[in-house]
Formats: sequence, C-alpha cells, structure tokens
Amino acid sequence: MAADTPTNTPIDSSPVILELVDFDMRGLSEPIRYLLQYLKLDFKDTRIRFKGAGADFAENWLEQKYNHSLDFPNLPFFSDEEVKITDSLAIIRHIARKHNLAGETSKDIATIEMVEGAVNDLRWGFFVLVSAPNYSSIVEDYKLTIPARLGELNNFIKSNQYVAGSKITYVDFLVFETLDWFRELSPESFEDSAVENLKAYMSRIEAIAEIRDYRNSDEFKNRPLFSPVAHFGYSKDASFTPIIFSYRNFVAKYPIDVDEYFYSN
Ligand SMILES: N[C@@H](CCC(=O)N[C@@H](CS)C(=O)NCC(=O)O)C(=O)O
Repeated sequence: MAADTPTNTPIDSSPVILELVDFDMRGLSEPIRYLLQYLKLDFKDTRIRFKGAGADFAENWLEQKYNHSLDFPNLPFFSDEEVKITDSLAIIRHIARKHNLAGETSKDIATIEMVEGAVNDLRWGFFVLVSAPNYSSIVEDYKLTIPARLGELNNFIKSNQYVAGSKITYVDFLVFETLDWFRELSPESFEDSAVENLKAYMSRIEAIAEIRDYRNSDEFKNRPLFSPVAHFGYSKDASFTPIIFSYRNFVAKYPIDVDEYFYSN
C-alpha cells in the first residue's frame, strides 16, 4: 500500500511507478488518495512538510517548482508509467479512466462532470472562507448557510447510492472529501434534515472497506487539512495563527502585493 512516510527528499529519485507529490495536507490530493486506495494501487505519497525537518523545501517551493519537468508546474503532481501531470482534477480523471471509474455512457460522464464542477466550486468557496483574513468574524454566520449551500447536492443524490447510480466513480471521492471538510468545520450542520441524503451518502462511502481501512490507518492524515495559510484545518489548536509563507504561492500566480491584498481591510 502507499508509502506513507512524509518526506522532503523527493522526487524522481526512486524507481516507483506511481507517485503523488503535494504539500503535507489533505488539500486537493485527498480524493486522489481515496481513489488510489480504493483501487489498491501501490503509490508513493510524497508529502512536502511545512514545518520541522525539511520545511525549507516548502519554503523554497517557488524556487524549485520549475525543476520537475512539469508543463504547468504546481502541486499536486502525479506520475505513472505514462504521464507526469499537474492539476488535481486531471490527475483523478486520468487514474479513474484507466480503471473504468470515470463513467461509461456519455450521459453518465456528463452527470459526473457536472457534479465535479459543482463540487469544485464548493471546495474553492470553502477555501476562500478558511483563508479569509476576517475568518473568525464570519465563520459562525457561514456555518448557518451550510445546509442551504449543500441543498442542491442533497436533492441530487436523493437515495442514489452514488453520483452515477449504483456504480462508484471518481467523483464520489471528490464529493465525499468536500463534504467531509464541511462536516469537520460544522458537524452540527449535518444534523439538519436538509442534508439527510448527504449524511447517508457519506456513511455509505465511509463503509467501503478500502476507504474505512485507509481512514482508520496511519496512512490517513486527518491534519493538516490545508496549508498554514488557512485559519481552519491546519491545526486543531484554537490559538493557531496562520503563517504567511504559503501566500507566496499566490504571489507567484498572481503578481499582487500580499499585504495590500490580504490585510488592507
Ligand atoms: N488547479 C490546480 C490548483 C493547484 C493549487 O492551487 N495548488 C496549491 C496547493 S492547494 C499550491 O500551493 N500550489 C503550488 C504552486 O502554486 O506553486 C489543481 O486543482 O491542482
């Protein structure tokens, strides 16, 4: 099963066939990990730590991200015998297609991709919340909106076993992980009858042997959920203060003045 040792001495150095590289967090990679676990595929789970030994690798990510022969350098990236690619959705789709978990009919594929898009919007919206400078003053109001935010998904799932019916596909892992972020933030929201289908759906996914065993194992790392940029999910310690270096990723992508952008209000 997955080599779980967090390491900052990656990458390209050993003859592993499958390798997923990301910062040491659930982040965008966890649905990919669920899929790999579900498929019982051996893979190297390379995690770039934010603190402790080797954290300078994360600190220096901007300087070294161009050294990995990636067309669109970013994290996570994934390599197998065929590709070396970035973009979490491209990665999960690629693995799923190879193992017939990406939908079979064009109708199913359209449904799967629609739900993928809807859930991707939800997860990036969630990330905007947890990285907001005024997080602590808005989070309680935000929690009250969760059942409504998840309402369409709840109605869509109805009593269906999975997104595409009775057969699980990769998008179920994406949906499950995103719902788990919401549940981690606000378990009480899942007591609302407006999301009862989703609660049952989550239990169904959690009961899948490969997922249950993985989530109960040491390979599964509940924290960090996100990078230290987030006000939630990096640490369970309420006094945790996010640190600034991860903002440099955003600076690289969007040349902005960090202080002005994040702290002007
Ligand atoms: N669309 C990309 C977004 C990737 C992304 O924003 N990655 C964040 C971590 S969640 C990052 O810090 N990337 C490193 C970088 O931008 O150099 C995906 O889905 O993989």
